[in-house]
Amino acid sequence: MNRRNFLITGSTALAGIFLATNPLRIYADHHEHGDHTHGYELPKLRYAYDALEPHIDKRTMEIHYGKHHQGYVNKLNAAVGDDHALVDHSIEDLLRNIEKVPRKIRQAVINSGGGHANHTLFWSTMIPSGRELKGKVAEAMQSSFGSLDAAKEKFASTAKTHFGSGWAWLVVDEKKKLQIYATKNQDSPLMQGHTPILGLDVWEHAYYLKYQNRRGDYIDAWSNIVNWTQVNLNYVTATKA
Ligand code: MN3
Repeated sequence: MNRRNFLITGSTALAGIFLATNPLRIYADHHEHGDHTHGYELPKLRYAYDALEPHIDKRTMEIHYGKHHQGYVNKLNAAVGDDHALVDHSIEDLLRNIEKVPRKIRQAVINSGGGHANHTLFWSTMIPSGRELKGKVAEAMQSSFGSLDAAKEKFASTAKTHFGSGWAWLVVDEKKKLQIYATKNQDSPLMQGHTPILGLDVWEHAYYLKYQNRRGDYIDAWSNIVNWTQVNLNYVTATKA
């Protein structure tokens, strides 16, 4: 079998094995199902670059969103090319079925596709001045971690103590239970069957311009701009699916 045939055969098989539909809406705003022309796209920001000041500065937002995230989208599109068996699926589907992505481009999808999904969630779970933590996700956090303060503290310490580049996550696992943990690089919880409902980027590019080596200060500041209304919506969606 020559290489071209292998790729076509592999992709056709992939299309049949993938989840038929994407039940979640967390990532749905950046990829139109069945759109054959655009590939993956940078999602629109719901606020201005300077709207998260003073916690996250305008320049960091410009570079982080406009350069870093755009870079992940560009590299993801370059990796999947015009292979409709791949690009017709949401990035969530690709990551949930990562072992079925052709080996040749799998690591590129993990890195750049993960980067795309992770940042898409990140932007959507921040909002100027933050939102109150309440609702179903608050109830679940209380029962899973003892109290809301204990849950927040576990999340913050997970983010602060993660070594090197990566993310801290609040996820809904395969048993619909909450977990808090970190992943390295752009590895997505979706690859282990978990649904991230809140993520915090602890790569230096997320904070270095304003905070330099003070990751802890960045994490404490970020806690003021969490959109818990969106996180609650993500929780409700993930536990229904
Ligand atoms: Mn980043």
